[in-house]
Amino acid sequence: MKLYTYWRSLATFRVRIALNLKGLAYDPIFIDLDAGEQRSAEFKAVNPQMVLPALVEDDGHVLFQSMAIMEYLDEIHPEPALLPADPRGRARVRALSLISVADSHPLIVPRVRAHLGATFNLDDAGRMSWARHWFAAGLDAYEAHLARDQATGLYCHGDRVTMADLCLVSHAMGYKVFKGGLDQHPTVKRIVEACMADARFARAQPLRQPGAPPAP
Ligand SMILES: N[C@@H](CCC(=O)N[C@@H](CS)C(=O)NCC(=O)O)C(=O)O
Repeated sequence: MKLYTYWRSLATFRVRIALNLKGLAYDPIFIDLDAGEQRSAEFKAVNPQMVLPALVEDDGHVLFQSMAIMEYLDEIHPEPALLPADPRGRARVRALSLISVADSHPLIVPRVRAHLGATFNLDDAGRMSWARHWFAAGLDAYEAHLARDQATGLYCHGDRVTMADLCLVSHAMGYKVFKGGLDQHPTVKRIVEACMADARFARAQPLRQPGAPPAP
């Protein structure tokens, strides 16, 4: 399998963790988002949406959208399961996942930040403030749900890692890249620390990818 990836792509981070948890090897193909390589004709032929990640199976089949890829991997490699067995549990895990995937992350991706600059003259500091605002709003939502719900355990849903943890970790570590911390979100912090103690999460994280700046 080939994974089109970039160090700071949070959507790809989610997929890298899923691949590691499932024990699946992949060849990384680096697309420099800061240099705009996602808009090259070569990558557009792989994913016409011009966003990472894209996962290309050995027969050439292309998968895109991180949540669809995670669920696909879970269906063809069921162990360890990324979704609970019961419908309510699956709904909760998907809902927690979507706080980041659908509601927060889309607001801070490079094309949105670039549009804010090019069309609305928002400077670097303003775009940073925008991104941190939406990361923090997502963390507030996670914290409120996770702290009040008895279904929360060592991880987002019970005591086993689920897709919600992959999404939460990508969100929290992305906030770190944007110089944010988790002190105001203790339940999130506890779960993220539990996940990041696992080498399969840790080696997928942005700052450990080729091309990343040195860790602070
Ligand atoms: N909902 C998509 C998000 C895809 C996305 O926006 N990826 C970002 C990197 S995390 C990207 O490639 N952005 C390119 C751009 O904004 O130009 C997913 O979860 O896969």
